[in-house]
Amino acid sequence: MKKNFFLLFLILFGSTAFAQQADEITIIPKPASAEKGTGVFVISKRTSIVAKGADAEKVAGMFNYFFNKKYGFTLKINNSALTDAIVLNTMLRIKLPEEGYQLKVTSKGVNIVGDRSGVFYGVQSLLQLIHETGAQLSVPAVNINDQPSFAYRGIMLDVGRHFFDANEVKKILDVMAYLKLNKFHWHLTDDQGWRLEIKKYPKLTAISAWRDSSIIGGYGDFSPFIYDGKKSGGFYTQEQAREIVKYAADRNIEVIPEIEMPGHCTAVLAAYPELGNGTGPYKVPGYWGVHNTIYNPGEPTFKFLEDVLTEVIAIFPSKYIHIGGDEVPKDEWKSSAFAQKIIHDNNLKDEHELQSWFINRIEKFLNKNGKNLIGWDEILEGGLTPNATVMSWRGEAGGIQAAKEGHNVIMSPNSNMYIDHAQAKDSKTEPLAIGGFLPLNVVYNYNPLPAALTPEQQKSILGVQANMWTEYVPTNNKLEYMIFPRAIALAEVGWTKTESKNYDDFVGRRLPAVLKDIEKAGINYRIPEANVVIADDAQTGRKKITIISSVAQSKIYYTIDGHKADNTTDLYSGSILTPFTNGRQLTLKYIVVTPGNRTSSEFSVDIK
Ligand code: TNX
Repeated sequence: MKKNFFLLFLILFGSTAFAQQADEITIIPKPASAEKGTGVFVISKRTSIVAKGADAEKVAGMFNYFFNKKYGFTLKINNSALTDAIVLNTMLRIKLPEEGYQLKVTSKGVNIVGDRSGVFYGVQSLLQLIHETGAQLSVPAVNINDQPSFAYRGIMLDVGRHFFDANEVKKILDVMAYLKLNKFHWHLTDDQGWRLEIKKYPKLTAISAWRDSSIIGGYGDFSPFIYDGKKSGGFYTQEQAREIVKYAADRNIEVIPEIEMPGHCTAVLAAYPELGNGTGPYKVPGYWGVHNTIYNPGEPTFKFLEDVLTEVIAIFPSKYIHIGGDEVPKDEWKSSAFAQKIIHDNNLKDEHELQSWFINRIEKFLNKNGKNLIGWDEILEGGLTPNATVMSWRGEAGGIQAAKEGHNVIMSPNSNMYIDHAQAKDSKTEPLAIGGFLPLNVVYNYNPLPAALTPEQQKSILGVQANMWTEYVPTNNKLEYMIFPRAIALAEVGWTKTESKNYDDFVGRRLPAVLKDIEKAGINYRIPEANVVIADDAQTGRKKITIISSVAQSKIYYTIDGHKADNTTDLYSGSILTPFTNGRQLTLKYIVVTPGNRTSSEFSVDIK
């Protein structure tokens, strides 16, 4: 039924010049319920915002921040306007679910009710509802009741492999807010770089934050590796980190810092070799992969980590601290007499139990300081520490096991949530990526609740996260290219009920409007393949090809003669009829050119 509806829609509006209807509701993530009314509300320079409640006032400021970025002016915040107003109300008389909101638009005005986070999200929905027709900003009448499916809707950014400065982080946070994503997991340390100022250990930023060279090409491209000879790195001062925390909080985003242990720490050992297992000298490496160098399990290491965590705790108000725990080769502990003595003295079975023992100590320290520990699923291996939350990345197995043991879980399986993987199979059309293939629909169709869990056990699944590892992501442009549009699909995985998700509607009707916004905001993204629909044309017996772009108001240039498509070939302007009636095949090739003049790779589809 849904599918037929969509096809009807395609037939009616199926041209590339995606003319967005003025009453179209294209919000991503799709709201829990939205009923269209009649008429539109027009926003002008005379429209005011009425803030009811101190929290509403803060959100009103955020409305103006986002509104101004998009339309170049702000609205007066006023306490008395009765008409021509956007009313934000955090002085609840009704009880709404956490982060939930009600948004009502009539021709007279807009009313948004919720707590601070709810009204903030009501504002994000409102911003997505505004249609620009000529000079006029209009909002279709609608009644929305909305709330998220999951409390945890996150993105992880690895700034260890490549450093991204505070401005770039803020740019990502702005889009996260627009998409109602609420957790920013900041992977601050790795073998190739340490990125946070720690006052007690100045060598972390003087030495560990920098490497003198990085390999070029993919990991397997050159043997031996070829290095670029360029010094790279960087770090955030504590003041910058605090500013990011506040910037995020204003956007309903919690920042969860990650300090890796006991592995992924070569950069630290380059500055403080005494914390290693005597396998030095160490330098900050410029190549990727899993490194053997790990911390030794001695008292000076715990002193160091507790000192570091003490400073981290003072910067980040989140109740979570992520301690990594992934990919810890045990070779060094196997051959270290010191590590073996710790295993023996503490009656541990093996090196896996030593890792658990290590993490247990850190968990005690965190719990004592009012924080909860999150770790990658390897922390299950030698027995899970009592209160840990598990981030399941090697598929879902770790998450399922942890949920069965009653632990909280964040689902982040590499099968669906690794946005460092390539977005298309064809390496000729895609930039270098780490391997693996993760197209948009696979992200979109992910369900974070594994069928292997009972409904009761499923309650332990806090939510979902996409991971942006950056081995092959040296620039801001590439970072944004990898994150978008897949993070837009992620938003719907985290917010929208599985039963009301629909990929065709997402990619064919709502994504175009959102990508147009993203483009206008100056954010790079991968232009997705268009939706190519092939139907039998009853009248002529030929095939009818309809191409729906995933970016509103873009142009499509195509060929059907096997030659390359570019801006000198035919401009698509409504469906194409194939030139023959028998069963011959041909290949449609096309490119998408967006309203901001960005050009996609060339895509091709076999027409049978
Ligand atoms: C595995 S996922 C890692 C990262 C890499 C990533 C590349 C995880 C916890 N560890 O160190 O960057 O694969 O996809």
